[in-house]
Amino acid sequence: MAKKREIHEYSSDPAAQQMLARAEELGIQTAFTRADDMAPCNIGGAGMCCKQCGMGPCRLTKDGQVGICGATIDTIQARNLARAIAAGAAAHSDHGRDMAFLLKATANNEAEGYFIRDIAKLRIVAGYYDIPTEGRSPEEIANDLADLYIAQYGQQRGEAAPIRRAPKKRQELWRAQGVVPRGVDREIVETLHRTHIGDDQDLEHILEHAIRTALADGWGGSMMATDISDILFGTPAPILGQANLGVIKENMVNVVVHGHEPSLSEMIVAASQDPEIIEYAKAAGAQGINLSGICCTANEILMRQGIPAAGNFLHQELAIMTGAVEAMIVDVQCIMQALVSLATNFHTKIITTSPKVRLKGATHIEFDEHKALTIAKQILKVAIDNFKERDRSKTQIPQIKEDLIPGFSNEYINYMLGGSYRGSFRPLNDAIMSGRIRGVAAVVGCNNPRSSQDYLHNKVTKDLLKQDVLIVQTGCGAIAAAKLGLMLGEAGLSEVGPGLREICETVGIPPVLHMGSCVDNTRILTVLTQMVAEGGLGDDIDQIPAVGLAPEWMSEKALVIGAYCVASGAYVIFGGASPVSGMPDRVADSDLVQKYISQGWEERYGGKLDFILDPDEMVKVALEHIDKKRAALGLPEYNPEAFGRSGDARMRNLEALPLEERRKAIYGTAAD
Ligand code: NFS
Repeated sequence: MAKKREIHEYSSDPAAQQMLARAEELGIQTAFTRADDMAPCNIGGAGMCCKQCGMGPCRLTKDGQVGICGATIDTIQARNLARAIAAGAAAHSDHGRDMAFLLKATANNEAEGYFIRDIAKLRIVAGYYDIPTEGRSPEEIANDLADLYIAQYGQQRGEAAPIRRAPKKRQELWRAQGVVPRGVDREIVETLHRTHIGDDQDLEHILEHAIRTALADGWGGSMMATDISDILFGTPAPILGQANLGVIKENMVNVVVHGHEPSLSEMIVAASQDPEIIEYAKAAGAQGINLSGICCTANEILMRQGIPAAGNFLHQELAIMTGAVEAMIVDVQCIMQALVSLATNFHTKIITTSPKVRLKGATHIEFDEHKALTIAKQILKVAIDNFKERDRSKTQIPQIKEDLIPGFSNEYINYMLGGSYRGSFRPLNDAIMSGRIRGVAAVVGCNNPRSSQDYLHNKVTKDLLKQDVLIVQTGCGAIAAAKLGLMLGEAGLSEVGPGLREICETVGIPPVLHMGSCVDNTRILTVLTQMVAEGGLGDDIDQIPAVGLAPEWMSEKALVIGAYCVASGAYVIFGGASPVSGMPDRVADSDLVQKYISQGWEERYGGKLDFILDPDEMVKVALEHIDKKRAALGLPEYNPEAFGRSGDARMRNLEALPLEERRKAIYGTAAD
């Protein structure tokens, strides 16, 4: 059994630490303590256990050992990794499918409470696929787009349509490598087929299909999910939000939405603003309804509506532990089964809503897009009715929260850099080319209770900021930075490198840009594509001085994101344990898969996937990669000394001068 850790080792977040102390006091187990009690299996963890058939499971631990069917270590590892990537692709893409059906229903006036909010984006997206827009109503266009998107799932031959949105050179590379996905479902099914007993047994061939499957998500299911969410709920733009458990309010009916699909949470937001519901809450003795989010659902409504985030993945149990949550409404993905038994210690109702996800012991109120608003109100009434059950003696809400400015969609980044009429990525490209910004890093992904919550995310983020690396974030990583106050203009800037600081002050942005939920990692693909199109940083994504990091990854969804980013040309660094690490000290050649997804993929796609435990090492290799790409483009070597004398810093220095001297410094003359 692993050693029991101290509370400060569980999480770097003071609000979480308070709740973990509370859990200890009440004798309640959490994911943090369960991680202590559950030693990971080192054979399975290294990807060397095969349980694909009933002859096994075969656990390979010795040199030359093979499974009963003769499967080698590398075949088994490649199969396990491919299956995980397919499961991640299935989760994201199935979410995208539901969004496509919702778009279809909305276009046909069959979805109560939904309407097309962003007609401009609808027209732009329709334009990618040559769907006629002139003289047509938004509903007609949306209907065609929905049909096209729904068809991407079952398409059997040809190329998945969103692929055409990648840089031309990248598309050609994928065609040359034979990895262009045909249809989303087809690639996922084929992964299951290929990895069944007695099928594909060549590690490179298995992993080639894993790339095809990952692309079906990144330039397929996930991208479609983001498009439709923007069309239906609005493309995000900066808005003030808050994050951490302190957003839960003592005198309100607290409703936490947790999961991933904005279809439900957006409707809960709408229902919570309904006068009838507000009255109902007041009649129950509360001041009103207070909504907050956990995980990517939090990101969806935070980005668009400014609804506060109660926290990221490892906050789901802690939110309930405040004793002040009347209902936690869950849909799909990242929902711990532990919630139901944990909630029995308090009055919190766990309400499942998806036809796909039930938790034994939870209340199930099934969501149906055709009657969404009615159902959302019904759910809120259950929460309000539960307010009277709250035991004030058990309530303890950490008074810790931070402000943030989320909402940096690729559309907004384009706009903010140039304004309405000359929106452009030129200033960003120029800043990278001049060296004011050394490069760009996407710090994304989960929390993992095997490491200290948020620590790795925030450590690499802060270290890279000092090195003038602009950070974009999504998912639970974004909430980690938000909780630390890194997503506020001024607050985030004190420890930022001089060049990056100038850019942030000039453009008026935080140094860490929140780009949304995990399906919104496709926004990062879009930004990279637009940077290529803008010119000056090469003609394909793999030439841009950029890296992706998932320091606390744990889900299969993280693996598919890593794989499609690699296939798109990015260097991706995961923290934590590698699922294909092998056991080199005991088994020779157990690192073939590990080597292949790094060197092999880099030869083919220009991107690679590495697993690095030490955060200092992560930052070091990320910077080396950025500098290597800068050199390859012939850009000036990064030099922090060259910048930092313009922007707000200069103005502040000037302000200290007497008026005449200030005039002289600005205008070159003492008086006019
Ligand atoms: Ni992403 Fe979002 Fe968080 Fe990990 Fe889970 S919430 S889809 S999988 S844990 S980042």
